[in-house]
Amino acid sequence: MKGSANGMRALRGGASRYSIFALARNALSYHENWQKAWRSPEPKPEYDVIIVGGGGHGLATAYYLASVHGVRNIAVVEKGWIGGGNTGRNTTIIRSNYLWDESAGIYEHALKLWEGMSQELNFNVMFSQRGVLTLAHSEHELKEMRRRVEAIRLNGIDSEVMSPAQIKQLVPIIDTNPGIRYPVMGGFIQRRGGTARHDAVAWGYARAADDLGVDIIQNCEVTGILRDGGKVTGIETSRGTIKAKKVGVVTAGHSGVVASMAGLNLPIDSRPLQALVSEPIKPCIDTVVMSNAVHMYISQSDKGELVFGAGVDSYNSYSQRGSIPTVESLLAAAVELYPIVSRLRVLRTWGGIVDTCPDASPIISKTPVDGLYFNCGWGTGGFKATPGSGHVFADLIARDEPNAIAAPFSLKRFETGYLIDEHGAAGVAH
Ligand code: FAD
Ligand code: PYC
Repeated sequence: MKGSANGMRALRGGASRYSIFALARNALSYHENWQKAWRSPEPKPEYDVIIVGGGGHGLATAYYLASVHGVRNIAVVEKGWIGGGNTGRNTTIIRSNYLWDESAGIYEHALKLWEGMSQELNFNVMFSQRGVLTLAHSEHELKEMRRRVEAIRLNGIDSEVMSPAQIKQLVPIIDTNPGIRYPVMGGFIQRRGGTARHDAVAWGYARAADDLGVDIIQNCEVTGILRDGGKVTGIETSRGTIKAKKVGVVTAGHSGVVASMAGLNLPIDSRPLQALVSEPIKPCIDTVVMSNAVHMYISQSDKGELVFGAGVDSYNSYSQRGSIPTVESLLAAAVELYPIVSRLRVLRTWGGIVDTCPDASPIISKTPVDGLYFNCGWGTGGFKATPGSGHVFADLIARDEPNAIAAPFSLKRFETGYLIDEHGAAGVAH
């Protein structure tokens, strides 16, 4: 990624005088003499903390370690380019309307941080609180939703039931005809939910972390975790050995692979999750609508593309693309609920690999190896958690103790049986 402080200033909030001239100058400059937004340092022989994985969660962790805990000697080691994993592949839905108190704790913590993120990072992440609506397609689903809405509100989180008529008013392109195969019986909305620009989140955290001295090392694959008895001592990489006092692993999609390098076996399955976009059209839907019964959701990007996603593919795989039947059933559901999309062309499809836990909740945890920590298992829904996850993971690494928000997500829950079953709130099935 060739970053540019000048070009990226245009993305920062409140820089109108600067950005008009900077945009014009940069548009004509063929990217020459652009300043890098973060350095590309050679790895040092040793760090206090190494974060493995340069997605949003890893970069946020490094940023908060430096900004909140004053740790200065930090590296983020990324095998490809920052944001090139699920951070740059996801459909950017942000919400905090989960069922259990533990989940409300972490996702609402994240949502509050989203609300101030552009200001905190001085980088416009285009957080748009356009609302996230989830549809009910049967009486039973609607009853369950009503109960869920009450549980969510008890945690102080906004959530409202909507009637088919209210839904039609909010989303005019939806077909609310009761005769369709999956009729819209109602739904519930979190109005503070929405979307953000995924790349900007990675770039914003990267630039802010780099400003605080964090070394961001791309094209550096971790191939081994070094330990001395029960203690971590560093990592083996495609660019040599790097020593570290502490190592935090945030490698969504490959958490099981990296854990096995330390002799650990995580309760995780890795599966493809797909999404696709249509050709761009004029604005026609200004909220996010999810339909878990038919495994399909829709929003519209600022470019005008309709963004569609599905549930996970039904087999485990490390391939960053998925199967045709998933796309087929997603499009069948889309055409039925939003008839106007039948005339659109699909512009591109892609996939990412998501790590899923048996209870559809993440792992934020110490491990049996001293100084080695894992943050993973966010499944289909970790983008929304990015700032909160980084914030609490940094705290865990700095203090070697989980705080109250992180503690329920420890690996210990798979021994005690204190699982946090969020399959119903996972947004898309996994
Ligand atoms: P990543 O961004 O994947 O970062 C992990 C990094 O680790 C990668 O860059 C990878 O290259 C690196 N890595 C892996 N192995 C190594 C190694 N050996 N050495 C060094 N680096 C390594 N979530 C939502 O909340 N809302 C959504 O709408 C949503 N939609 C989604 C749609 C799709 C199609 C997909 C695939 C996911 C979606 N998600 C969504 C889930 C979300 O994308 C992820 O949970 C989240 O982005 C994970 O962030 P991360 O930083 O942990 O992972
Ligand atoms: O977790 O809300 C979510 C989500 C939507 C699409 C993919 N994940």
